[in-house]
Amino acid sequence: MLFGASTFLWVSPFSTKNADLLSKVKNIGYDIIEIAVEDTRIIDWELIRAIARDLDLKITISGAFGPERDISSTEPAFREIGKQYIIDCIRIAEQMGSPVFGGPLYSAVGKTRIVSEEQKKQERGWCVDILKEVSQIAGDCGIALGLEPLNRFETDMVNTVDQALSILAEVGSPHLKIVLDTFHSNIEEKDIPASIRKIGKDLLCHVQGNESDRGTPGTGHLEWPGIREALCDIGYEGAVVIETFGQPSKELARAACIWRPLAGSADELAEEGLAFYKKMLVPTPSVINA
Ligand code: LER
Repeated sequence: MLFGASTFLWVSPFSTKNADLLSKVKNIGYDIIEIAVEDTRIIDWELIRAIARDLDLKITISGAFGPERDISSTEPAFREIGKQYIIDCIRIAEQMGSPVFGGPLYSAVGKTRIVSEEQKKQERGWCVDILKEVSQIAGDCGIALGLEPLNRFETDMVNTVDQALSILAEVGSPHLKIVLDTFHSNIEEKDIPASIRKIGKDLLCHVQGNESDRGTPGTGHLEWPGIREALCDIGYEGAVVIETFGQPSKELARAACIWRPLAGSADELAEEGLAFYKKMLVPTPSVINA
């Protein structure tokens, strides 16, 4: 299991001028920096790749789906923007050596409405059709596309693992998998370990191990021992990444609703969060031999 920290802890949007974050994340002791792609144009990807290579730091790529990046939108232009954004990020993931590109692929973050069943069906249809297209592109690039359920206050489309699995079944691509963000799971899943087991090793491509309040992991009330046991039981070998927000995000601010600092500092959250991950999530010999 590899541990990572999202650029969202420190900055929004991440750009080339924030390249010093790579050495910071490496020096704290992480295996991975997760780059949240808000604006692909402000990042010199070859430079970032070279810095990461020199640091022996892995990169994962996560999405930021603002209002116009919406493959289920009633606006055809937004569906096209959303599709192209996903394709661009798949290619960035391939270039950066990221095994996954993940996020709430299916809709704009913050889109929560009461709409008719007929409109819901139409929006889901647009979403599934585009996910079929982009999942094949992800497969061609050797990337797993990770669909991330969000809590009900951030999306009206995919809140639960069951709903995510339903989308995966309808899309029918081996390249479309699930990203589990435990902050959202804490709101929407009745039993997070059971949900992890339900997803299973083949479909769980990435974990964002976030605390119940999105603060420092280990300081809230998430059922971390159960999460560890479930990840061990399914033989999860992917990454666990802290994704929280030290700065209001242009793309996601309204949805993420971060109105107060969640730790003394982003560095403190990253340092203490990693210490907790290493204590809690690294299987101890007793667990391994159990
Ligand atoms: C995106 O990964 C996410 O977790 C959302 O909560 C952002 O608003």
